[in-house]
Amino acid sequence: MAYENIIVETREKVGFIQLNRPQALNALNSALLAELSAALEDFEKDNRIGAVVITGSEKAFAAGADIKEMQTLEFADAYLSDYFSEWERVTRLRKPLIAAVAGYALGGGCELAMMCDFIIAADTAKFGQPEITLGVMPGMGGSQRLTRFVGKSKAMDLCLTGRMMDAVEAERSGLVARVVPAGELIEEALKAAKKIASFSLPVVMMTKETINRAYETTLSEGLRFERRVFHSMFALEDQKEGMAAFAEKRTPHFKNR
Ligand code: CO8
Repeated sequence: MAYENIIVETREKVGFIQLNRPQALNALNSALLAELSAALEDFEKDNRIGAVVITGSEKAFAAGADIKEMQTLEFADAYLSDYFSEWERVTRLRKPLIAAVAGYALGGGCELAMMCDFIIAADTAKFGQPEITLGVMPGMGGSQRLTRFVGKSKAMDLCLTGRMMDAVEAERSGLVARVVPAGELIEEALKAAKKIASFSLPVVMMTKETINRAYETTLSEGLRFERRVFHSMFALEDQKEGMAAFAEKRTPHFKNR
């Protein structure tokens, strides 16, 4: 597929996607969503890929859903087409997905970053849910995911005032995993993704699935799920290889089996 709104590359075992609508600060429109879904689908199917990084530009990860596309939307069309539900495709990716965020991550841009497994932010990053200033509210998970990340008080503050928070505040409040100098953002995100991709893919995927369970279930059910998945890992050749390599003081060679 030829892409017009994103740039898609492979860096060793890492899939790399750059949002590419600079004229609109990477505003998220339907065409971009279709391309992003297709690229994620391809990386999911590609056995050589062990992790994916998604990024934007230096100025904007994404400045939100495309306001100009939404401007004339009517309720019936939004409801009947379940507008924005397609974005859930991002959360269905079974391989790890890292958001590398520089500049604005606003509205849908912040929500897209939160759909990823973790966020590495440049020190220039600015996060916010300014939908209230447009006469709407977050519609791609912001009221739910942001609240789980930063707690009720700060989620209310951000969604009700529409203010932005910088990278330091975002890290302090648990939205962001790490903050790095802007010039090192891509390098750091790729380094993390390559590290992840060097491990056993089924183990990586099961770890992601199990952590995500923590958001969907009770502690006792989550712990039971974790233990069952942990037990199942002893059926993998990679468990034998990983532990043998440790005992023999050598680097493991995982076969994703
Ligand atoms: N949508 C469309 N175009 C945009 C967007 C956007 N979200 N953001 C910026 N652009 C465009 C601008 O219109 C401008 O285009 P042009 O040059 O043709 O006028 C270009 O990008 C550059 O933007 P600015 O000139 O405004 O750049 P500045 O550096 O002056 O300002 C800002 C940068 C502060 C990021 C500013 O662009 C801004 O405030 N953008 C909008 C941010 C925003 O409100 N985002 C939330 C959007 S709504 C959303 O994401 C979810 C809605 C959920 C609804 C659910 C319904 C079911």
